[in-house]
Amino acid sequence: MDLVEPTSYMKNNTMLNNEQINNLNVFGYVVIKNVVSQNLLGEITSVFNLWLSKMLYDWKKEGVNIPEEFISEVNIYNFLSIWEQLGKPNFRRRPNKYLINEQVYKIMTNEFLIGIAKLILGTSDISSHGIFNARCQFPNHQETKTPVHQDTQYWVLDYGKGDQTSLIQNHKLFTFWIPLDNVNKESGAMEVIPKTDFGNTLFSPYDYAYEETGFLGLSPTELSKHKLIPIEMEKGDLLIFDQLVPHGATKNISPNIRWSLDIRYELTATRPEIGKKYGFQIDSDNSSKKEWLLRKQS
Ligand SMILES: O=C(O)CCC(=O)C(=O)O
Repeated sequence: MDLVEPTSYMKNNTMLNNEQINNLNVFGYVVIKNVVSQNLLGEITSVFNLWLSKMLYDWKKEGVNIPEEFISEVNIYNFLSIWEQLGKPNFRRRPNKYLINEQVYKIMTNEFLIGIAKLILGTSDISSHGIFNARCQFPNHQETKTPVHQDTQYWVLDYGKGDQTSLIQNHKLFTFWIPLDNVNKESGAMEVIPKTDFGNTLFSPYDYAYEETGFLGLSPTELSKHKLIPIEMEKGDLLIFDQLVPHGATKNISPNIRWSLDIRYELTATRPEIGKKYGFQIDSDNSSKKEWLLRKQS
């Protein structure tokens, strides 16, 4: 996959320097230091707090005995203690429709983020992809540690809409990964295999108990052939990688939850089904917003 063509978007850009663009091209990923503003981090944190409150409410409906004040007071700082006090209820990535709301729309259409997305995708005709996650990686908890995978391993799944493989051939997509705090290899940082190591190979998906966990990835045999590079980041940094870069979380052996948001931008013209379902086209007048907000009911 050719990543970045030097288009008119790139010529006058002040968002990424040549070295960053080159890294993205050559290695398939880049870390942009200190660019996620306090304001944006605050908006993301509010989204997480609301999401946690909804999750506790759902657990209560499912029969977990949860005091009302936990639901009204939960936030990213006290959630670990609440989860432990509740006896560590089963935790799985939530369907992203739990995150379809005004606040998330605002984050996904953040001027800075879409400016970079347009730049690296080389066009203004881009869409926000329908897979986006608020992630919570508990300390010493295998179930919330993502195995090393390529996002494309998921894109080619059938999803009841037929084989999507041919659609992704000329497709471009980038994931934007934003941790809410500093991350290092002891606290659930991302680790990646650079493209210089594997070219454009799409590895056959290995089943990490997909039915229960929702996880696919590279097989242990394949992994043993490659060197993973942990990406240490500070709060405010942004990691961008393309859809073929194998990535996963390091073990979190810190005492805290590792929180992160991942969102994706893709070319509208070639987007496969999975992106469309809960995704939306980025338009200048926000005309996609109303219709997108209704999707949480579907
Ligand atoms: O945050 C994680 O643990 C995994 C992130 C990921 O797999 C992604 O953003 O595609």
